[in-house]
Amino acid sequence: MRIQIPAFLLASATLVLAASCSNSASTSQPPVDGAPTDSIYPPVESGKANTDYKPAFAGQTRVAGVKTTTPYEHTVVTKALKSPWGIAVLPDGRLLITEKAGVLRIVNADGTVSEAITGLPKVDEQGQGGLLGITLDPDFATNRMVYWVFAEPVSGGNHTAVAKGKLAADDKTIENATTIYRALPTFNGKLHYGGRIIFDKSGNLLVTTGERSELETRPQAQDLKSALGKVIRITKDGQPAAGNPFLNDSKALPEIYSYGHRNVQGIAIHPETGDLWETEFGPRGGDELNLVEAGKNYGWPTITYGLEYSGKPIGDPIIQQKEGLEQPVYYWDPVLSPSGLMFYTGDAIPEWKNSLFIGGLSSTHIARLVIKDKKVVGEERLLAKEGQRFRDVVQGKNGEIFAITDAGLLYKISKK
Ligand SMILES: [Ca+2]
Repeated sequence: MRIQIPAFLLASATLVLAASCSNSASTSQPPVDGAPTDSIYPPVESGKANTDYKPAFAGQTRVAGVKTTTPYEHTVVTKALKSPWGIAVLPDGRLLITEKAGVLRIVNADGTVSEAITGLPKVDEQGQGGLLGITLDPDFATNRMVYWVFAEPVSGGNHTAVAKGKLAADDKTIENATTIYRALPTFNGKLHYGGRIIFDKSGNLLVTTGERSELETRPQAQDLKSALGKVIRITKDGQPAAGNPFLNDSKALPEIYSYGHRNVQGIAIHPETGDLWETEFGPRGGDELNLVEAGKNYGWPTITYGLEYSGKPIGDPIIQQKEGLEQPVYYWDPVLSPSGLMFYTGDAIPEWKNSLFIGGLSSTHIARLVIKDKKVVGEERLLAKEGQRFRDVVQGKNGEIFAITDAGLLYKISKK
């Protein structure tokens, strides 16, 4: 293997190689075999971890760093958005963007932002709630149907809900907005709604929820009669989808696809393997990337690599691994605060092909992960100097990446 390392990194990179080649018991330095570029770097994270918990396998955290070699640049398309949350790319390349307060707008490539599109149901925008993720019907070009997630205000509190409607021909209204699914029970809180939505290859919707954060609701992530802390799979009419793992189980909600999640704000399907990946906010030091399979239990709150934000350990017993509970493919300690998730399928920047991009909130960067054989083999930080909380990332029509931030910026990242 030929390795090119800048002189200033040579000393630390040599240490990475030494650790990788020595077959030592160290779990923080993964093997570099499989890293796709001819350059390797120390892990991007060098800060102190919150715990001394040991990963379940080498390469589960702090893998080797990678760096994009194709020259790329970023521009700010607009700063005029207000707490944008989700992006869908229209067939003509314009962007349909949700704003947390309940507003939907279209942004043109030149940065012009439309008036608010009318016709959406009211949202509860307190805390982490509001108008959240959005996706287009696979047949949008002919039926103009749009599907979105929101915090629905009702008597006694709120819940994550899914609605659909038709974008009018003049782009000014959503027609016949209909709420098709509610992730119950309702709870009087303002945290952990999940909120992403995508179509799977069978034409059904995958929707992510959260466990509403409080100690009283948290155990519902493990409760198959609750829709909290789940990946949900439903038809375009909000019904449990054919083939769901608990369809014939009277002790479970038939719409559940996977469970034991905390607060899932990223979901994406690998463009070549078809694997389903999600990112979720863990507690302090426990943010996770998971490979999601039907019917499986992803462990929260029984196992976690994080602590309560107060610093207290979590769980009784305090464990990070348990038979029957899935391990994250990757975790971050300190946290990334992973929000929107996408796989790059473009040709513009060749080394990005099939990389996973994750919008980081408190970490204020976009993470790029190189995945090989269902494992993470490289990590890079993009736009780390911008100081922005990145809420969602999508690939545009021309192989560029668009990213929105809580401060209302829309970035375009493209080949130079
Ligand atoms: Ca987990």
